[in-house]
Amino acid sequence: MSNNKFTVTAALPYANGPLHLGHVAGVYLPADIFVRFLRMKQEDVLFVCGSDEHGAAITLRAKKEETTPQAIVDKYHSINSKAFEDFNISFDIYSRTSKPIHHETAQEYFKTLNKKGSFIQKTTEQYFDEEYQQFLADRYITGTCPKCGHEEAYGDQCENCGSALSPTDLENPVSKLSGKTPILRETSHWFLPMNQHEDWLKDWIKEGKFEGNQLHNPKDWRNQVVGQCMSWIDGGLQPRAMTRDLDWGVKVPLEGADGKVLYVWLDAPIGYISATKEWAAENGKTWKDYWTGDRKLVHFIGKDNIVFHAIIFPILLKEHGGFVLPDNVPAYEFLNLEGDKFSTSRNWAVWLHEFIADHPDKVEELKYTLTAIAPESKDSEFTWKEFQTRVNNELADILGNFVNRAVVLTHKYFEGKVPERGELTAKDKDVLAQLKEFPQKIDQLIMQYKLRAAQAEAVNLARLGNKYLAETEPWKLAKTDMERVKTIMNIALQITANLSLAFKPFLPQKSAKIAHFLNLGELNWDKAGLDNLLDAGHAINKAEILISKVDDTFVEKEVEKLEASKVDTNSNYMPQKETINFEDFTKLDVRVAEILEAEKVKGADKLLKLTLNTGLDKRTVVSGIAEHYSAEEVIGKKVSVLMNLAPRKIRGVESQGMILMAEGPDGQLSFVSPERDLEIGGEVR
Ligand code: B3M
Ligand code: ZN
Repeated sequence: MSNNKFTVTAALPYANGPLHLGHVAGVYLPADIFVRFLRMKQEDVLFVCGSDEHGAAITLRAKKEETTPQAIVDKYHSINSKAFEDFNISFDIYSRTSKPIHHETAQEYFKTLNKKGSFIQKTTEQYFDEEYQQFLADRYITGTCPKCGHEEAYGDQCENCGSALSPTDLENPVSKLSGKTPILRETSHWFLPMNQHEDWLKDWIKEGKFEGNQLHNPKDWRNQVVGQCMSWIDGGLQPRAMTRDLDWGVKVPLEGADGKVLYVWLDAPIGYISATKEWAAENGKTWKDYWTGDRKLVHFIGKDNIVFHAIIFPILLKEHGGFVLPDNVPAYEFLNLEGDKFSTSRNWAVWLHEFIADHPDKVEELKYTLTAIAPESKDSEFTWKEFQTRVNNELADILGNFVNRAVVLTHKYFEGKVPERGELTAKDKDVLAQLKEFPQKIDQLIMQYKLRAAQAEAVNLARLGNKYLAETEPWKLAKTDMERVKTIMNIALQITANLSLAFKPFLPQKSAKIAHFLNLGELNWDKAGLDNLLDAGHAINKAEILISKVDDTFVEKEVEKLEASKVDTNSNYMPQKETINFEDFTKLDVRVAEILEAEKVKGADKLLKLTLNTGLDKRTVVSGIAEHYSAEEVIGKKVSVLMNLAPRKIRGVESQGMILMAEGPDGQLSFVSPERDLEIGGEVR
């Protein structure tokens, strides 16, 4: 065990949708492999993650699903935390940024920096949506990226080229709320003067130096990370607003800051710290130990998060003082799917929770494939054919086949007991020498975040075993020279025991299964490479199936499913939503009601305020139908109203329910009303 201490973070997934394989391959699985390996080396390591629950990604989803941000984050925090658990991602804590401990931590952090003068408060012109009466930042506004011409760049970042942007940088800006061109209006915010940090950032990123100390070796960082950071710094860092005019998020903890929240990329990385605090409190530890001193901080992220983890958060850490800076930021490129980008909006994705539900017995076959094709230095591609090839031709035919032969032959010739090893031949010595070398190769590759190559080395160990058996042919020798067979099978079993170790970071469940076949206890990395892990006479268990192969039908069905669920964004029809059960439907209380009064909502083109007689009561409902119906023409209409929808304040009016409307593919709107003249209060079921 070295005296290295690590805090490993994985990017907090937005709780605005489920996780797909691209997220897993490019952040969570590699982080888990790295942490598992450190634990095998008995290093001091903490692994933190959690749901990122603020920002426009959440509120826009809530608007789209006509619900509240809290309902969105509750739904997807639960789906994603369960998916991580079922996929055996071994976080020490998976928290969430809507927790009070995070709000308190982020507010404390902001006040500390504000007191130190880290921010500059200034009034600037920001884009404003007149119809929605809302300032537009981040994902509330899109436009053409000035750097690469991508037409769907966000107000804070271009996901295409990764550039950090401000809304006023965008060409042809459009509001994601009204779809209209926004106006400029003054507002004041607290800016982080990133331009003042260029010099020290350059030294730190390029040389690994900070305040005269050599903190890390920049050669250990991925080229694309250093390259992207240096191009931003050389392009001139701009002051960046660290607060927003929004009501969902961590409130700015200052007088006169009503209606303002922390920018989500200020609050989210602090989520790593608040999760550490939460974990430390639950485990009787001192949270600062994990963010100070000789701790190595490692951020696993996707490449679109580089500027936030290698430039903005380090500035915030430095400004706070006392905290370590990241020792490495292994950023992954993007994984594509069957010839196209993963896309939530087009439903072009393999959702992690769905894969696990459909194929609970193939979780580690998927882990193996995603690591084998991980986008470490360039974008890569997942196809179901590739999945089948990797599982069948590598996992099953190389690893599964060797382990099975070693165990089966030991039962066949030696009643399941490890035979004595006799005189070694030159071939035996060569194999044992190669066995001895593999731990150092895998260790070096993993500590350089080259996990694809590291896993391939583990497969090479299985290849070594297969080659050894193929060349010594114990099944032939058994007729004439059983003493020789004893030596061969003893060596084959030692290799098998080492395979349990070699695959433990990548496929922990398969590793445990191999150990079970050998009736072997828990081993750590210090035992890797040894050729005496199993004593002669040690009784082993029977082998079972280690890898279940993937047949052509599996591939065909998955490709069909993908094609069938794909939303053609040019098509008129929205995809069917997630399947619900009858109990879910019975929770909806829909009644026939009559519209008694109607009036336009001030300052909102789309909204009518309606007074309904529901039979049960008279109530107010705000409905987005003003562009399709005048107030006059709806009075007296019988409509269907969802009664038990949680009341919501819409433009200052409390809406108690929702009128059911049908919207045609051409955007035409109609009430969903009973075709017979039913009594008021009639139940829809
Ligand atoms: N929620 C992930 C994303 O940009 C973002 C990561 C936060 S890590 C502090 O999709
Ligand atoms: Zn761009």
